[in-house]
Amino acid sequence: MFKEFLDLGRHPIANAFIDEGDFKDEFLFDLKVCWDEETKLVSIKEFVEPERIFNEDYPYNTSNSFPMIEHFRNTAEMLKMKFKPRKVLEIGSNSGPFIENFNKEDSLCVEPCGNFAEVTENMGYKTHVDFWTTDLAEKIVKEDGYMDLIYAANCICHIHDLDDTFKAVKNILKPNGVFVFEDPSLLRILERGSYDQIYDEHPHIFSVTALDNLLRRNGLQIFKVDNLSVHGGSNRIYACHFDGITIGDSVKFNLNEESVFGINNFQTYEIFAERVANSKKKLVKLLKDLKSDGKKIMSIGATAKSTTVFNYCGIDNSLIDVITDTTIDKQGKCSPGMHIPIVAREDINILDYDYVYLGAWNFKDVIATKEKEFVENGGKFITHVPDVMVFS
Ligand code: DWN
Repeated sequence: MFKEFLDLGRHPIANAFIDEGDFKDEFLFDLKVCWDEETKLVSIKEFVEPERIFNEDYPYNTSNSFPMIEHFRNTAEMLKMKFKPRKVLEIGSNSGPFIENFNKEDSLCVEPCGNFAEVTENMGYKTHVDFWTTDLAEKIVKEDGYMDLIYAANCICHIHDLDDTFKAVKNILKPNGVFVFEDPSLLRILERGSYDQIYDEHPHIFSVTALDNLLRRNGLQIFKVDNLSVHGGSNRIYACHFDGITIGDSVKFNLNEESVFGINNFQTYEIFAERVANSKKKLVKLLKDLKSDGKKIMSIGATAKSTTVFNYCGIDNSLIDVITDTTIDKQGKCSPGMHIPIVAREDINILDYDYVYLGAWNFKDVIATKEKEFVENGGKFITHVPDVMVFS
């Protein structure tokens, strides 16, 4: 049974950065969140058609965040050392920072966003411009055979039909093959109050507990879990064919940690919903108080996460003047729903602002280091994770 615990109101597509002339046609949907009593999976209630989100205009480019390029290079090196894979498939390859570490002859990409599929194709990797399904897996097996390693980062939680997704993986994975995927961790989201990981692109938020249930029912098993710091806390899941390998201590540790936290109790989600409502009240009050004191506030990082915060809290450009982002395709547009202008960092003088809201709070240290001059001149940062606060 699906039990609803959180209503975040009407939302736009989190990454649909918009031109001024298009405001009146903006697509909105109800962002509500529920918990499945049977599998323990947390999902949004109303799914948005994937074609509306992942198409040739998709703007999120992994390669625009330098720490992520390093993350994928290190991950690829570690997987090569550990599993020595020959045939490698990446699902949701974006601009290619992971796959570029593997040889072109034996590696394949799947990417539904045409703009990014073109990038990996031009790099020399065979790329299927398609969504990951059992039909596509069947086609790949016929053309290129079975895979030693299937990798996906911040992609599996984007797919609505998880049974089909895991079946497709099982059908194409060699008997000793490994399926490795990483996505934001539900436990870290609940601990840190980072409700902004919930938006159209994340129809599911994964706990190890729910994944263990879902993978098992599709003939796969988790044998290892790495807890990562990226994206505010993610889990890297290692899975293989059922009965393929001994289950490691990291799996038991994570299942136990989640159980102790209360992942299996609906009350945990009701408490989280109260925390989210309080976070909204505090953030809106803080911004309004600062504005009435005549302070100037900007934001760094036009993230999908900040789309959730701004729309849920009703934060528009009466509270935040401008957002800067390093992504060229986001610059010159406005933020989805709340229509705050987005510009390049070079286009503003940060010293004109008193406060910077961290839309990309997951890159807090990188941003604080880059903006040393702002801090030295008395500038302060605002975040809502883990609590609404001001710091310098
Ligand atoms: O799964 C997803 C993850 C991986 O990325 C997607 N569903 C969508 C997206 O989520 P996000 O937009 O919340 O991701 P990030 O990685 O937090 O986005 C950071 C944004 O901030 C990028 O647009 C780049 C920008 N940025 C910046 O302007 N200055 C980043 C850094 C480090 C900076 O210094």
